[in-house]
Formats: sequence, C-alpha cells, structure tokens
Amino acid sequence: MSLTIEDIKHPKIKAWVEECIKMCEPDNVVVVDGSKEEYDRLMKKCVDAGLATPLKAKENCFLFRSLPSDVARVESRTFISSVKEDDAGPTNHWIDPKELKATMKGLYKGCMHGRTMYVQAFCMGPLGSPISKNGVEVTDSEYVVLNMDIMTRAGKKVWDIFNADPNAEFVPCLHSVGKPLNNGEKDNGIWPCADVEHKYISQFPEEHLIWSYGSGYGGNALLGKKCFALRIATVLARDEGWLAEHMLILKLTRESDGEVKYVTGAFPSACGKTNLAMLIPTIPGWKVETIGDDIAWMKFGKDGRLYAINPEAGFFGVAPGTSEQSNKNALISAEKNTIYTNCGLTEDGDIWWEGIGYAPKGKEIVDWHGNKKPCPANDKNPKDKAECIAHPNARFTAPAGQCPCIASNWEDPNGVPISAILFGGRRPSTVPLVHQARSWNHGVFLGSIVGSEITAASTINADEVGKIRRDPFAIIPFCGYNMGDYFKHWIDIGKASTEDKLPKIFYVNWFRKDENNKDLPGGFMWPGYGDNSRVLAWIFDRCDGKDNFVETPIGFMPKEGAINTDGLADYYKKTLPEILKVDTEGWLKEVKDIRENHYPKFGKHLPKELNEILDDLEKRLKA
Ligand code: GTP
Ligand code: SPV
Ligand code: MN
Repeated sequence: MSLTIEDIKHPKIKAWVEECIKMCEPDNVVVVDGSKEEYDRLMKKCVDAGLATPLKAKENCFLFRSLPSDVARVESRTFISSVKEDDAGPTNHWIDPKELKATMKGLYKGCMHGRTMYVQAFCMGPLGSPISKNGVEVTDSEYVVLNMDIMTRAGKKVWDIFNADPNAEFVPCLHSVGKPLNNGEKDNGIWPCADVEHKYISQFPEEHLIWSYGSGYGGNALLGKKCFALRIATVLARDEGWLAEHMLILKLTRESDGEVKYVTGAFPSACGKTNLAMLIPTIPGWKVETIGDDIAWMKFGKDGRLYAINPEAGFFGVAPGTSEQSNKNALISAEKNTIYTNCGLTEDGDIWWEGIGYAPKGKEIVDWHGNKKPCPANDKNPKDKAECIAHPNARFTAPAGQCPCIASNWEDPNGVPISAILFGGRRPSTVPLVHQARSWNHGVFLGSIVGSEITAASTINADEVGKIRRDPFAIIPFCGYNMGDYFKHWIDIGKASTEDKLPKIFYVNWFRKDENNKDLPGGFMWPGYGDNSRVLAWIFDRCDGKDNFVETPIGFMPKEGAINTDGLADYYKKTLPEILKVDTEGWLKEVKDIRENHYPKFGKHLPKELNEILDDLEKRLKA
C-alpha cells in the first residue's frame, strides 16, 4: 500500500521532487504515507543503524543521541536570503540568494548517496482549517520523518489534498543531513550531520522556499516548525494581514460559571511557554487546558476578533527541569509514542535528566554522549556543565493529543478567539509581576521591548551583568523579514479592528530575583509554575473590564488585594508588594537603554508610534 513517486499527481510538487532527486542523487525515493507500519519500519531502520535505542520502560519510545556539534538551533548559520539585504533587517543573517543557492547547490550535489530520500507531505494546522498551510519536506533523515510525523499532520491525508487540487499551494522544504554514504559506508551508530561551517538553515522569503543542509536537530531540520511556521509564515502573515507568532495558546476556564477565555503568550526560548500552556492551577475554581505550546497563527474572524490555531500536532519540549512538580502534564504526554533526544539512559531502560525530580535508579547511567557513568546521587545540575547526563537542550517529541490537559477543541479548524496576549522574559529586576497595556499600540511597544537580562551565569564580564539582551516579541531568531517592518505590521493589525475586539495585552515576569533573601528557592521572588494561575485569574477579570486595577505610569496594575494570595507561603506574601511596585528609577534606565541602544538598530523602519509611546512613558515616569 506504500506510495511511490507515481502517486504524486500535483505537477509542481512532482517537478520540484524530480529536481531534488537529480541534484541530491539518493539511492532510493520513498513517498511517506504516514502509516503506523511505515513509522515502525523507519524506526527499526534507525535502531538497526545504532542511531536509536528502544526504551524498555516506556511503550513505543526511543532515545536518539546527536553529536555535540548538532544539539540545538545554530543561529549563526541561519539565513534570511531575501533579494534585498534591507528586507532581512538588522537582526537576521543575510546572504544574497544567488550566492547562497550556488553554494548550497554545490553541497547538495550527490549529498544523498547511499541514503533514501523521503518525500513527506504535511499540513501545519488542523486539516481543513482555512488558517492551515501545507508543505512538502524532502529529507534523507529517518529521524526527521519520524519527528515530523509527530509534530505535524503528515502523510496520505495531505497527499489526498494535493492530488485533489493540482493548484494547491505548498511550501517546498529541502533538507539533507549533509553526510553522504559513499562506497557502502554506514552510519555505524554515529548521528549524521555536517561540520558547523557547512551547516546552512536558509529561508528564501520571496519564493516561500526553505533549504536546510548539514544539521539533523530540531528547528534546523524539522522544517515545518521554526523555518516554515515562523520564518516563512511571518512573511505570509505580513502579506496576507494575519499574525504568525512564537506563542503558546491556553484555554482558561472559570469553573463557577464555565466562562472561557483564550490567552496566548510570547516568551523567548526556554522561558516557560510549555510550562504555562500546561499549568495546574494552585488556586481553586480555575482550569487551564492546552491548545499549543510554541507557535500560534492568528487571523481575524468576520466578527473582528483574532482567532488562533496551533499549527503543530506535537510538543518538542525541553526535557531537563521537567518533573512531576514543575510540569506533570508534559511528563504524562511523553509516557508513550515519544522520541527522546540527548537524554540519559538508565539501567532499567528508562530516560533520565537533571531536574527530573529523583536520582536515577541503579549503579550506572549512560549519558547523552553514550558513555557509562556512575549514577549521580541527586537530580541537581552539576557545577561543570560538561558533566551533565542529559544535554541542557535535550528534548522530547510527544503527540499533543496525549497531553492530559489538551483542550477538547484544540483542533477546531476555525481557531479559538483570543482575549489576551502576554509578553514575558527573564527580568531579574525592574519589570513587575504583571502590568497591562493601555491600548493596542502600547501593547505593541511592550512586545517590542521584550528581553532577558544577562546574568552572571552567562557572562564572565561583570560590566555586562544586568544588561538586557532584547528579544522583541520573542521572535528575533524566527522573523523572516525586517523587524522594524514587523513592528509596523503589528501596528497595522491594530488598525484592522477596534480596541474592544482586539486582545488585551499584558507583560508578565515570573523571574524577579532577590539573591539576598535566603528564604526564596532559587532566589525567585515569585513561585511561578502553577502559581502563575493567580496572575491568569487577574488577567481574566481585566479582560472583562473588572475594577481590579490601578493606573500607573507604566500601565494598569493589580490594585491591593486583587491578586489571590490564599495558600501562598508567607515569604512570597512579603515579596509580592515589591514585585507589584513601579520601580521608577529602573524604568527610567529602561527608557534610556531603549532610546540609545535598542530602537536605533531599526533605523527608518521603526514605526513612529513606538517612539511616541516611549516619549509618553518617560513623561509619565517623570510627572
Ligand atoms: P522553547 O521550547 O525553547 O521555546 O521553551 P519554552 O518557552 O517552552 O520553555 P519551557 O516551558 O520549556 O521552560 C524552560 C525553563 O524555564 C525550564 O527549566 C522551566 O523549569 C523554567 N520555568 C518555566 N516556568 C517557570 C516559572 O514560572 N518560574 C520559574 N522560576 N521557572 C520557570
Ligand atoms: C526554540 O528554540 O524556541 C524551540 C526549539 O522551540 S527548536 O524547535 O529547535 O527551535
Ligand atoms: Mn520555541
């Protein structure tokens, strides 16, 4: 029943695949049908090649180990190859598309010798949704096919769409690990990839085209995710009047009357999206369910409201730090049918990582390099990062449908109407627990200043500590065009509807620190995780216009007693007033940094509205 190249009826896809075959010269070509038999067959191929280990302790779960040169996205090798350099903007790497294509064609020539080329049709978003978009990934990596099978809707059901409509649009995504097997060579258990200087993760925005070479890992290789659903989709969204965002989507229910609101949140990588999307509230009367944990596509409905879908079908979640305590729902999601990458392997055939909540069982454990080590006595991070059992960016790839708190309507083709948009990042000082924008444009301003402070842990230069590394809208690594124009697009989206229908915008900060207060675990002034439900409840009421706020120079903030503190430890009750205060001096420094270091980067592309709001903020702070 498996598909062959003859089964591809869509003329443009057929022609493009034939071109890829000619250039890459694979030994065989397989058109991916997405069946269980096929998944099992490809996984067995990985096990036989020594690339995957079946986990005895978990049903249909497998562990892969990559090479140290291929453990995460490589931003330095990621390119927005627009015709004009100015269209890529000041925050992206750019190479002229003619030059880049010539270089990459040289690399692609014969790159699939000794390998099978897989042709995988996939849909980003629920099948049949007017917001969804289709793609085809051509790859020589079984690992990629298996991951994309979990992360997207892939296989025959998407081929059926293409075969029914010869004009159906698709984003062509070409991927190779960049490791041809010549003269009968084998992988022999070694993760195939190219050296860092030969890796290219390239987006051609005018052609809506993706070419990736040399990496097999995550966002570099699963091209539906960051390359398509963000870098290419931001360009489509700009041209078509919608939003493609690095955002979680959650469903918040007030149980007393069943009232529901949907909330999205943009936090930079590893700043808590998956955790917030699946949180278990610590206050009674509230329920959080998951729609998505990483990417949101939002389009206007006929009623002028923004409706969001999750373009993905799985979670590619950070493993270290995930425990019963921090994110039980993520652990349960990854109990079966899951691919683990760069985790530790225990003697009883289970995975393990730092921050999993318990010490590994047994005497020895295999680390992410594949080396046996004595079991650590606890799950704490070792002082020397090189001693970690799991790589800090180890991940699990789990079907979203397995999440215990997945919302029943997570695949609604019409999307869910968004009431609130959150921005956030790690800000040890200045930024309060929560504040609300006065207007849509003020909210765009808040998105534009998102950042995380550099800590002593990430720099050896004491002068840098406390400085802010800006990641506006948490999308700096994922925007397919000039970030100044992206700000302008957000302003324009605001003009396409009215304030009463647009989502309310909030800035949250779970990461305020007081290193001198020894009571606080990790020095954090707010407990975070499930206790973030206390802030979500305030936001819910704000969306209803409830009188639970005070006006401050930076925006609307909770009035005294408006944040539920029942059951909160006494030391957090004491820190709460501190993190709900406006730090006028800190904000004036913030204004100065934005004016002198952040906004000038965008030159004439910076919308004037943002400078006006910056001036207004300064005036209010000085009043
Ligand atoms: P990407 O998948 O890289 O986009 O990351 P993400 O934004 O989904 O981050 P994730 O939820 O995986 O969290 C990353 C890290 O932040 C983990 O180590 C969490 O334990 C930690 N974290 C998440 N939420 C909180 C919080 O509310 N407070 C504190 N202190 N830490 C948190
Ligand atoms: C991120 O880095 O924001 C991720 C992981 O979600 S990756 O898919 O590799 O981009
Ligand atoms: Mn992400």
